Amino acid sequence: MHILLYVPDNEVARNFIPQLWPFLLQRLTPEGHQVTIIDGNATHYSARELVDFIVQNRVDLVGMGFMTRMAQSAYRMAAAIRQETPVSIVMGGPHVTEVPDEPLGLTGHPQYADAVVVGEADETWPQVVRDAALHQLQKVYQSATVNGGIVRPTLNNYPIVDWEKLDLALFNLMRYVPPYVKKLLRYLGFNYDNVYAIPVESGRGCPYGCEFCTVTSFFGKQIRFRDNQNVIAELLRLKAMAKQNNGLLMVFFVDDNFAVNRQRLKSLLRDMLRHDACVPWTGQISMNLLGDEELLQLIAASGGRWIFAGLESVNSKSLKEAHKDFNKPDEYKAILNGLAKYNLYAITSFIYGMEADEPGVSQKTIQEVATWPPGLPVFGLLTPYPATPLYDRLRDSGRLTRPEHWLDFQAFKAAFLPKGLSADEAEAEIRHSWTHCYAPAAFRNAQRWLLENHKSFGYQLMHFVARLLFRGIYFPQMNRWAWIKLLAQNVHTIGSLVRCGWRAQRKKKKAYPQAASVPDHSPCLPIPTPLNAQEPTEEWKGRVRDGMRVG
Ligand code: B12
Ligand code: SF4
Repeated sequence: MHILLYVPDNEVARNFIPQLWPFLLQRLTPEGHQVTIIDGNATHYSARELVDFIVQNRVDLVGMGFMTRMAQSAYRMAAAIRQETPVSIVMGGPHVTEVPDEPLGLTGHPQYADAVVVGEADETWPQVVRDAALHQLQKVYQSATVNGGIVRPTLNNYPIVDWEKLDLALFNLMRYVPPYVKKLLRYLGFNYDNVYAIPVESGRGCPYGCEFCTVTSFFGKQIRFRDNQNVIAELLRLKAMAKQNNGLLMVFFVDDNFAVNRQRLKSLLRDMLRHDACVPWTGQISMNLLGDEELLQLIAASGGRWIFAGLESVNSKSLKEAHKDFNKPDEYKAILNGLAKYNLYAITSFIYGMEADEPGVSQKTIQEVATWPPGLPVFGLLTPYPATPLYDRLRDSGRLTRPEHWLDFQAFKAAFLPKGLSADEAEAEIRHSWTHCYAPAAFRNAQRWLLENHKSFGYQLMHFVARLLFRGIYFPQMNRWAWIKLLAQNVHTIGSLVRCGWRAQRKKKKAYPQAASVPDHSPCLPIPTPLNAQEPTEEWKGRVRDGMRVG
């Protein structure tokens, strides 16, 4: 069979790194079948183009997987495929797991899927393929249960994605960079042709059960990890490939809560150091786990750059209502300062419309944010995802205004009646925060902080580029004119960067007069001895501070 695995558009931005699941399912597909992957966020396809692709390439089976916000887009594509071809469609992923009857047409809407896979598909997918090949697809596939409990994949013998055989161009962020910006980057000493952002998972599950989150019910409370060796092998392969293509590799560890077992994460990071498998990486870690100095040292030394942390609110009452009161707003500043000490910065995620939020929540939040080291704040509205405790509570109290909001997807629009402010007010609070935190003054303030704190040019550039990209989540920058306008607005910060970059280049040339660029030393730093020392030595601190560089 020819199988097409398709990720629908996320309706936000095209400059996204492709999702991991199709690459994993490709590896899990039994021999003898051809698999093609199309991620609509990396390569946009209209419904017409997708149908034409399916017909021209004689696709026999389409697999689609998506989050709730992509459901409408997925169903639109599926409707077109069903109308014009006899090809079977299998759907899976978080949204389908939450409402499996919906794509099967059992909830009063048209049918979009011939079969659905509920939950993790690592063990069910081969069966789906075998059944499809025999034209014997069942309607629902799900993991086995024992005593009423789901038997989840162990992640032992995790199948490493065949990265060598894939077209890495899909993961190359440089393809979005216009030639004149590439030239400027080269002038400033950024000597890579490609920048690959690759998703890697090292474990699944989170026991915390925050009220709005789907993870605990999807992946379970039981945390499962891949072996360190298995992860290291993948990192080493990726590193070698990136080097071959003169590429900078950036790994996004997609684990829900990368440090949920701190001892295990420390052991993985130590092994990365030991085996020269350090790469610049980003991961998601909850705030309560980031006060551990030894962990921060290891994160920094192994290449950690940005940590995505769900702060959600600066209001303890809201956090309590959301069952996330392990987050302590009083501690945020100290934790973020602790990160910055090791040149680690946070993508701080906030949710507005929470139970104790009132008009002015944006002002209160951004005032706090302004006292922290620069990061990348992101703001969203509380969203009742189906099958979460939040959804059930709001539905039971008659507060859902759009109970099937995903079928009428509107970004940053409330789907429920918030308690302390109106839906319109909540949306305005979101706009206020995005506008303020990504205004030219915010770019200038971040640059000023980095200069005052003697952060190298690499960090300055990293912050600037990341801030530009994150701004696009709320203010889509989809054409050349939008980019020119944005760069012009930030000419002050760009001027400061060019001056620092030029100085850094001169310094480098003085230090290495024969070489065009600095020798490509690994971002790995030796493990401090003894690793468990209470206080890092001065030499170690210095190495962490000076040794980390971008590019
Ligand atoms: C990484 C990640 C992101 C990345 C995505 C980039 C990338 N390239 O991966 C980023 C940070 C950008 C992101 C953003 C968002 N995310 Co996110 N994200 C994740 C995360 C942590 C990991 C996804 C992952 O790769 N998992 C590992 C793979 C292997 O698991 P999987 O995708 O679930 O696939 C398995 C099964 O689902 C199944 N499967 C999946 N698809 C298919 C298809 C078929 C045909 C079959 C048979 C099986 C199948 O098989 C796989 C193997 O078992 C998940 C949580 C989680 N742990 O899954 C949240 C998660 C998917 N995100 C979520 C949300 C809400 C968001 C945001 C909307 C948050 C926000 N408010 O802005 C944004 C929106 C993004 C967008 N615009 O599209 C929710 C989705 C809930 C829902 N019902 O929709 C999740 C589940 C987390 C949560 N808190 O509940 N996210
Ligand atoms: S800590 Fe994060 S992943 Fe875990 S339940 Fe809460 S929001 Fe979800």
